[in-house]
Amino acid sequence: MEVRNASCTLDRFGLPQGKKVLKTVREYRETAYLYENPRTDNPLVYEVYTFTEAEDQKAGSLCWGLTILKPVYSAGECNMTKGHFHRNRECAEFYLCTKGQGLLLLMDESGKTWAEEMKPGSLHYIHGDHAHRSINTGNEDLWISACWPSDAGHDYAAVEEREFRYRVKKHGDEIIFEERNI
Ligand code: M6P
Ligand code: ZN
Repeated sequence: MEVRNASCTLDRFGLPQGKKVLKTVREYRETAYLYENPRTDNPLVYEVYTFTEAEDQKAGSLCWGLTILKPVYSAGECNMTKGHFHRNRECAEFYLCTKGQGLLLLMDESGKTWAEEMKPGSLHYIHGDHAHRSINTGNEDLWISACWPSDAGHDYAAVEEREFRYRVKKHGDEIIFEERNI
């Protein structure tokens, strides 16, 4: 029997390697609009590695990803991903936190918003009709491994139109949830 190498492996730093691995780097200027008091510099805020064996986005195929969110603060507001609903609201997703500390912000279609605590080993089931955003509340990188259906799609517009109800800030060691005026 032929034994093949996996198409994706984690290197000694835990970073995905392989021909089919795509790396996307997000700079602050792409997410500055999310913050109440944006910074004026342009640090790297998060990286997303994605991997799939599927050549198309047909139902039943899967994607895997790793998001690394930096501990970057904007006047006390914690670094966050853009956040999205799935275009296909039937597609759920798993998040597994492997390093760091943070929050998984969740929101239903009515705007109701709540959070789950992310810490190494926490596994999060995201229902298909819930928007999701990762937030780094710590002082080190936050690592989140994810698995979702290839045909889920990203609906960022719905979150831009109706933002998650809370901003997450840190004052000293205290995490603060600030309700938006919306
Ligand atoms: C996870 C998955 C990806 C997503 C990424 C960053 O890895 O949910 O699909 O792209 O997080 O989140 P966002 O696209 O909202 O910036
Ligand atoms: Zn998703």
